Amino acid sequence: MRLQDKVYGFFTAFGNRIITFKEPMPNKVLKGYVIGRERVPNEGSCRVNCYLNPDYVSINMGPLIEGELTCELNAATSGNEYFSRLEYQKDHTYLEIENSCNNRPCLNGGTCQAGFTKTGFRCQCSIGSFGKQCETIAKSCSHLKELKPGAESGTYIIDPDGYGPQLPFNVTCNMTDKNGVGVTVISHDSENRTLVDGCDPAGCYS
Ligand SMILES: [Ca+2]
Repeated sequence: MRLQDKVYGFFTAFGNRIITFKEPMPNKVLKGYVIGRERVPNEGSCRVNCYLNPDYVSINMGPLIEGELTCELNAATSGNEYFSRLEYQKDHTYLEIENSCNNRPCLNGGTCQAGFTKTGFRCQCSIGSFGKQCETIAKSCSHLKELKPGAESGTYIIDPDGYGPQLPFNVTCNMTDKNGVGVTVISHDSENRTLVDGCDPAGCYS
């Protein structure tokens, strides 16, 4: 599979987001997922606010009072045909976008954002995981340095046996040692730090 460095970082530009709103649902709101709240002059402004933040996927709108309405921005959508989280609230309106994150495509703790790329989502991968769906985890710090040459020293998740049964775990990588090749400092289950270097290919210190 192809590795994409670009999923590694965070983006601040929203221009490439494409979202599609479904039909508004009167007298409904989604509770418990509000991560933003604004007073806006109309429904259109609330939709724009939803578009501008890649973590917003639905909105609750209050009634228009004296030229303003409350626009609540949610980090989730209502569920599916079998399950709905919506609650009745008179004079409010619920509106959600087509949410390609509903089936949780991002692996290894990655965060899904709806409205990006041809697939309708993109993943913000946890540090140390890579790929369109964060499906790849480096096998060692040196492997990570190969995948991400600019990686700095810090805590990363690695999976020495790849798809083997051992679960990924966090390690401290010292990226400045060994001419920047990447040195794995194992910091779990051990009081003293253990330096493991030259550990490539995978599994050499299991
Ligand atoms: Ca594994």
